Amino acid sequence: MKDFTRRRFGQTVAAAAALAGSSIPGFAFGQTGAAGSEADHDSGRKFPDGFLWGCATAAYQIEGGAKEGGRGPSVWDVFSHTPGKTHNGDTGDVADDSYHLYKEDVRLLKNLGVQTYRMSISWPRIFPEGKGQPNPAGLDYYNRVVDELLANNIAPFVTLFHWDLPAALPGGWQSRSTSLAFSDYAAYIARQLSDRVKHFMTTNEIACFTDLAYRDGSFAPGLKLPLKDVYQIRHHGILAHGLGVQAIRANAKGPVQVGLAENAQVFVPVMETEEHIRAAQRATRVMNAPFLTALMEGKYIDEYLHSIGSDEPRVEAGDFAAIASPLDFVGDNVYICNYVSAAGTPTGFEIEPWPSSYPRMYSRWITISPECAYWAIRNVCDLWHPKAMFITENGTPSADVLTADGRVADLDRVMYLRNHIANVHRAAVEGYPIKGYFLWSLMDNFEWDDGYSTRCGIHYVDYKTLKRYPKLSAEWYRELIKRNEVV
Ligand code: GBH
Repeated sequence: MKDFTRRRFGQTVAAAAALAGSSIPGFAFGQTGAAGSEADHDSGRKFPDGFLWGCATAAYQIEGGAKEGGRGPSVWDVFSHTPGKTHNGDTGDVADDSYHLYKEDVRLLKNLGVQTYRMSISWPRIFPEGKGQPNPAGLDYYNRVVDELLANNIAPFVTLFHWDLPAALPGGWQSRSTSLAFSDYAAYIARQLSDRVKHFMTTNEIACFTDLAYRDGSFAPGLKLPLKDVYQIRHHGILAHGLGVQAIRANAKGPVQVGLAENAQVFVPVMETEEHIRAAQRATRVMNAPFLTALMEGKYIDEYLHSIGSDEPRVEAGDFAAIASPLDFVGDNVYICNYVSAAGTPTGFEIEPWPSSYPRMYSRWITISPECAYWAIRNVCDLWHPKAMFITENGTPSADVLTADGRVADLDRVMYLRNHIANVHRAAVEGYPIKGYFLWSLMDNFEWDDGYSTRCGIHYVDYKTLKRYPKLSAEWYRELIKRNEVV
């Protein structure tokens, strides 16, 4: 299992904080000169009016109720119940029990003052067999959640697929028919919920449910297939997204906004000069070729086709027309980046290796580079000019300790969030169409292969009692939302 002590968190936390602080962009934009009273004082940190603040979660990570209300098993149920696959053998059987406690979760959201909540729907709750007859009890649950959110003035942003693939679908994403089944599921949800839900995301992080699940084997269903198969699986992933977009548009009861939640690899120029900025842009296009680049450009670019050679996936007529369906917004989950330099190589860029001393959060994989939040937006907008963007996830684990008086002073999480949001602010004031931000996560939850060993929430969950406690980061986020500015 994953060994927490291997993680090199902490050793350079002070250095990390200093570094993160020094990379806060200037807040000179929009300043109006001498400050008057506190109320009309322009800190230069204000977000545009109407900027949407939210929290994000995913069904399998929070719901529990795995066998209730007619839900069928997902590949994550099977995987997590297979010995040796998740930390400590943890499963999502109970998780945060949001299946029963959703009203309490909406109260947490209300208390934060968020305008939006990004949640996902469990496909096997709706179609226990993946396709065929829908399960009315499954839909009822989401009707209740959506109604509760709306009653509290919180707009649901719904992700249709956050990795909990119905286990009954033969071959999973190896089979093209899974993309078609996804399209039917998307159509059904659009018909049922679009009277109240106005924002839909098709898929979450295509690389995770394809590469990590079928190439690396670390995510369900845990296979390690040859690359030729993986390329085909990736194609089924982007095809599902595209067919899903079409199905939502064709079946929605009124105007809806459709996008997805990707985790495009982010590239930050080693310094902000023309040549390195261009290199970061090129890297963004080439390194995301199988996923976001394919969606935005409606093709596999030459660099990708060249790299996969004769293992090219089967693409049917019309696939790319679906895959490139126009989107109302591009959502991006942003946690990390790589630094790039301009280079005299054929690609024109070079990805810099991480020095072993580079600071990290309390995580194997989160290196601290808050400017990734700015470049995630800028690179995508400069390359492809989407109508709108959202940061659909951003957050970090922390070694949270609940004190006897019920407090969690998660200073490192606040440091991480403040610096990332400051970089989102930079993109907003520079005029990039960034419309909102979703913090990962509302509360601690089932962190996939890491089970419950990793806490990413701004509410602490006591997994024995299922009680939720706001951490310092929740208080901080609430204040930020109230003022619509970095605090
Ligand atoms: C997001 O993925 C997910 O959308 C969300 O469900 C999740 O809870 C959140 O991150 C926090 O982790 O084992 O060291 O090789 C982010 C992409 C892909 C990052 C898998 C961690 C494993 C790193 N994740 N990756 S490692």
